[in-house]
Amino acid sequence: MSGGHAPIQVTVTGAAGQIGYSLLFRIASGQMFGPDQPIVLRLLEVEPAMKSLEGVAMELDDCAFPLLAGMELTSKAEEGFEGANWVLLVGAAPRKQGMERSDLLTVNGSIFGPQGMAIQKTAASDVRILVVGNPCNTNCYIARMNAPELPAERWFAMTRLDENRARTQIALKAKVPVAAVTNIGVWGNHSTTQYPDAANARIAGLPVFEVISDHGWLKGKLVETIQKRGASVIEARGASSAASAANAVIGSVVSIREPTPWGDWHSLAVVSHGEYGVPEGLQFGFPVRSDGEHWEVVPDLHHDDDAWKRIRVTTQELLQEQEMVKGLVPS
Ligand code: NAX
Repeated sequence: MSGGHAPIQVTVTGAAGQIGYSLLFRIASGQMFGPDQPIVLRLLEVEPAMKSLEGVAMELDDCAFPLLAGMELTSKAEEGFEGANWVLLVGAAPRKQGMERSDLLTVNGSIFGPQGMAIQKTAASDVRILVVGNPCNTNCYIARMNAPELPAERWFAMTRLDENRARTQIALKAKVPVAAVTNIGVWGNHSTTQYPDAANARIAGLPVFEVISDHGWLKGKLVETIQKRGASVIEARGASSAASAANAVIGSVVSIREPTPWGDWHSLAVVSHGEYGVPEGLQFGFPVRSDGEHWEVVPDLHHDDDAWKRIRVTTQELLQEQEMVKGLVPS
């Protein structure tokens, strides 16, 4: 163990899955909480995956990570969340052939409702939770609603992979390094209705629409490419995004716990307090900035009619999802 810090407890669910296999090693190496922060990994899986999880834990041991102060492997939710300072809800039931979106929502609701209750009961008082398992906005909403004693601001769903995807596509189009592209907000649902907003994004401090003259591409093809990128990766790789998703998990947590660089923002789905007319209580993708303790939705961004139309479509989808799971949340 290095440094004088007490270890923090980090729970990862679905830890034996594909994303888990990319994520755990990066957390244990210090990329999420910094080079001085020891970590205990609490790994939650379903019973049939416990053997495979033990293999992953053996590999973590074999890395001899100085920051990895311990591991707890369990298939019991309350044990998994015991004392957790951070919870990464990655595990979810996959969509099977012939399954409707509403079936997937119901199956996952039966996972995320009880997990929300267990987090409220056993996690640390400062717990913060990032939901990755899909459909992540609504899974997050279900878990959050089942943990009414926890502040709603502690819950996040992941839209960072979409942000990163947009950043690279814009950088390629403008022929600039990715680091030059900033201020990307992904609005709404992490689904094919999401709206990755290039109009408020910047390249080396200049509006993207001033640097890239092909506005048709920015308003059309770019948006479509990001909306469908997950499916394109599945088609090419034969499996869904995993390493890039794990990378986005790291980025999400870092940008919640560290102050956002001045003038920039990142994408996170957070509870709506009515910003930009989004109904209160939806877990909605917004551009967000953090001071390291608290976050806020970036105010006063301008949208044209096309952007507002897209934001309305993704809002409607989230409202429909909310309606489909109303039996899974306390009224
Ligand atoms: P895998 O199927 O490889 O792994 C999921 C793991 O979760 C499995 O090991 C399974 O046993 C476990 N699990 C299922 N129910 C559980 C429960 N109740 N408690 C604990 N563990 C449970 O999927 P993987 O590729 O790792 O993806 C995980 C989730 O991330 C999926 O729902 C996927 O759709 C979602 N994604 C979300 C992304 C985002 O940007 N928000 C992008 C990547 C990814 O598609």
